[in-house]
Amino acid sequence: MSEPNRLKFLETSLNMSRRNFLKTTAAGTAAVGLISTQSREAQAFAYEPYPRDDQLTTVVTSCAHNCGSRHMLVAHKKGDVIVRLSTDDGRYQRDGSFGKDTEAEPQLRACLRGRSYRLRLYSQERLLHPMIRVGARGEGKFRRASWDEALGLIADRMQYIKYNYGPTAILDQSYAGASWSAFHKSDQISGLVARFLGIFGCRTTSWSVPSYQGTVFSSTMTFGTTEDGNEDDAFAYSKLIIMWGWNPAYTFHGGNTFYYMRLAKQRGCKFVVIDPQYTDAAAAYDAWWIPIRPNTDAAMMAGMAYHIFVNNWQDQLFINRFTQGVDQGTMPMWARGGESFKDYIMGFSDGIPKTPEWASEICGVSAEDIKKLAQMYALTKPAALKASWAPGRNAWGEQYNRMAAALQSITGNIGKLGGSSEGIGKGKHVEGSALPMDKWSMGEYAAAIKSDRWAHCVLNYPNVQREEIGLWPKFDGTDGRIPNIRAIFWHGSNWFNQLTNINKEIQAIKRLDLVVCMDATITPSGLFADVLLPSATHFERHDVGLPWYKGHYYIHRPKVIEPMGESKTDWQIFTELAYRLGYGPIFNPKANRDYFFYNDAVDEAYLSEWWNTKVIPTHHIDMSWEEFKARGVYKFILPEPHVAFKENVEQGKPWSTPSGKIEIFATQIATVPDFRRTQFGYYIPPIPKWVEPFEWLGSPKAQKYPFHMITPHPRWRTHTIFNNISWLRETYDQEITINAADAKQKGIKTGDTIEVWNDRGKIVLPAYVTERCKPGVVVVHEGVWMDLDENGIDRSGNPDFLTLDEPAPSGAFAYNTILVDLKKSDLEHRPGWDKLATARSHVFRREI
Ligand SMILES: Nc1nc2c(c(=O)[nH]1)N[C@H]1C(S)=C(S)[C@@H](COP(=O)(O)OP(=O)(O)OC[C@H]3O[C@@H](n4cnc5c(=O)[nH]c(N)nc54)[C@H](O)[C@@H]3O)O[C@H]1N2
Ligand SMILES: Nc1nc2c(c(=O)[nH]1)N[C@H]1C(S)=C(S)[C@@H](COP(=O)(O)OP(=O)(O)OC[C@H]3O[C@@H](n4cnc5c(=O)[nH]c(N)nc54)[C@H](O)[C@@H]3O)O[C@H]1N2
Ligand code: SF4
Ligand SMILES: [Mo]
Repeated sequence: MSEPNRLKFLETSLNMSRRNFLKTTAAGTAAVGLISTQSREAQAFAYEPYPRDDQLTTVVTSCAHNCGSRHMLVAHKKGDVIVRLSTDDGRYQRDGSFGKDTEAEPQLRACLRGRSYRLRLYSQERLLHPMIRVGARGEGKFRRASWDEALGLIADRMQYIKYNYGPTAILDQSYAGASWSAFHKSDQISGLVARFLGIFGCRTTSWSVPSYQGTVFSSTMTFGTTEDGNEDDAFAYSKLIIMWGWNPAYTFHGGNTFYYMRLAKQRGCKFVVIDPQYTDAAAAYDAWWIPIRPNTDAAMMAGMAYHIFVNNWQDQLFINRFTQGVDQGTMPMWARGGESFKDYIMGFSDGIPKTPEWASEICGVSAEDIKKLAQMYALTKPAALKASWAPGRNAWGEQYNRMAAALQSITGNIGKLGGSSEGIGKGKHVEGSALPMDKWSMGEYAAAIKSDRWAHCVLNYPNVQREEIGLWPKFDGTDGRIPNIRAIFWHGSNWFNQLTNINKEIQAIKRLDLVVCMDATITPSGLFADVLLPSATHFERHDVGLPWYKGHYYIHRPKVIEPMGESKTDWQIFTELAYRLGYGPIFNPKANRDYFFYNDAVDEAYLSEWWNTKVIPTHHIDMSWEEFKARGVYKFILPEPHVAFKENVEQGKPWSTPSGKIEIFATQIATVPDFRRTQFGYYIPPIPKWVEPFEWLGSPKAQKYPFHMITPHPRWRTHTIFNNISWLRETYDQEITINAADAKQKGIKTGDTIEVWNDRGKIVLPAYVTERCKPGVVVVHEGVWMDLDENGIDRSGNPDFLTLDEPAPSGAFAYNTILVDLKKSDLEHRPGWDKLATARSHVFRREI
């Protein structure tokens, strides 16, 4: 960042938080004196040396949000101001030894995003008081309001909507921004909105997880659970790791993934990457890169299975003992003679053998390479095929995941240390909810729809078929009733920016009567809301941080600083709303009028009760709540690495499927009488198959739109979070990656501004030209903050203007199924609000 910009940044952030800074002036230190008045003094703050460590207090906490991990942050503060952040250096572990970092107890060291968190806390996009919309929806004009007015408006409209439109009229679109904590949970299924609206009796919930709904379907049908993951320390025992659509240099799925994989490398493990891009993880592990045409993974895997079968390399003993439907010998009695997996692969059932040559035509990988990989995978033991989620975010995503499970099964790599059955990849399950456990804990709902079909539902109501919106079968009076959605709640969610086909959402949201956005930041979704409620961040409230899917530890999150501005914790906001609506004591049984509704003692009561009555007995741990709070971290030391399905393989425990086996031929799919009565709506084959996506490089549509765009997750953001962090912005550009030959043909060079479009929308962003991407494929990272111009063109480069809202049959989001065309452009790219920020944020802060 240039010096003037940096100064402006510091000035603004300091002005914003002056209220809190002023509280600290009594301490009378250098750091405090200089913030007490004018920006001239704020400059001094930037250049004065930071206070010495012995002048600061140190508080251990954890980083947050939906990033694939969970690491320790250590806040060094002066008064109520965080002056700097550091991370784990060993000394917070039980024996307190500085520098300790072992395989059994590795440090939980934060990445750059976590370490720059101070800028998110004190950013100029921080939402500091309630706001009420004054302009047209989406125009971004708001006025400041009191809590009383804002909550009053919400409560009144909720009652009006429920009375006039019935129990399905309010849509719960909370999501994982604040999940992975024990208490202030945002979650589309069982978060605070679920509880709040469930008790209110007016809630349509959103099913289908953007991350991996195809994988949820696959793992549930195949293994009967989503807990199909080893803990990541098991990677250290692999001899071969196949990173299939996985780039753990950007998106690890556990706390120390990279560390354990490095141990594997040091112990001689070989690495392979199947990805349209040569990723940083491929470079870091010196992996064999196999560039693949997007969304054709199931075909390539079928070609591998064929090669394994014709060479008789399959683990027949494993197949016979543990699987259903790999071959005729393992088909269930009731389906004997029906199509088994091997029948399909060998072409016995449809006359088309799925040879490596057949696969090569589809996936663009040479038959030789498919054979070589099949041989490596079948003959190297143990081998981990880590089938990540991105290739499943496609029009037939579940087929890829089920095909991967078939390969993992026929090679006998399930339930073995160093093998893998992921999948979803949830590892050791830690007890994780301090919310009240009563009949409302999962939230009642009157309807459940596929998350990104809400706009379709609103725009076409009432002429909508249940399968168009993935209406979940509910066997009560509401079954089949199309919800009349009139309101949305966003909590821990920037979904307007993140769901598919944003232009369709923009049409739909204009029809709503109430949109509430609770966030610590002014977000692109917030621009489309009626009421913005300022939430305190996890630095400003009490909680416990949980690892994301894997990693066996807890990190305490004390209230590090007081809530900034007028912000309140999410629990407090909902509690106050519930009191207005008449069900406060049911919503929050521990908050009562003695506590004046709510204060820190309420949080402490919930968390300590949870630790004492659930965590200690469940995990037999020997650390008291008080000691945990004093230390800040609790790490489980497991006797051996956790391996999913080990008991099934070693002790014959049945899987939780109808047959008790790994179901490559899935009973639950094969026995569906009528798919239109399910939430899926479409026929799904009971064995994994290659099925053509709606659009891909092999479809006729590719003549009009010759590039397949994939939209992975960025290293420099957690989705949309951290998009406005100037330090991180110096490390990247929101850009479109284009293969060098394609770029040459289009006359495009790195840095040129490009227009990218299809029938659904148009975006603008700079080009990055490279050999590291397969020809015909372009890459645009998700999560940038949309920025529409007067012609409806997104100048930020948000790929969700181009994505399809058609789901895969399993409900998987088709985020990576996108054809586009592109050309050089004269339009200006606007890379983020920070560059126009001052103007934009003043719109919000103006008091009318
Ligand atoms: N830094 C960071 N980490 C994160 C997140 C984040 O936003 N930022 N988000 C978290 C969340 S919520 C999730 S769901 C996970 C997502 O985790 P993943 O799904 O594993 O991550 P992606 O980045 O979407 O994609 C991984 C790789 O798949 C490749 N890919 C895309 N399409 C295809 C395909 O059709 N076939 C093949 N073979 N490869 C393909 C991409 O090029 C990319 O290199 O990450 C989590 N971790
Ligand atoms: N094209 C494309 N689009 C995608 C994807 C893709 O691969 N490609 N991936 C999808 C996936 S897997 C995901 S998970 C989604 C993520 O989509 P979102 O969940 O919408 O993304 P986040 O940026 O994590 O948004 C979380 C919001 O919660 C807020 N927040 C964080 N903590 C708290 C809190 O404690 N309280 C409150 N009230 N708010 C809080 C943050 O400020 C942020 O605005 O994006 C999806 N979008
Ligand atoms: S953003 Fe995620 S990976 Fe980075 S420090 Fe925070 S928790 Fe860890
Ligand atoms: Mo996700």
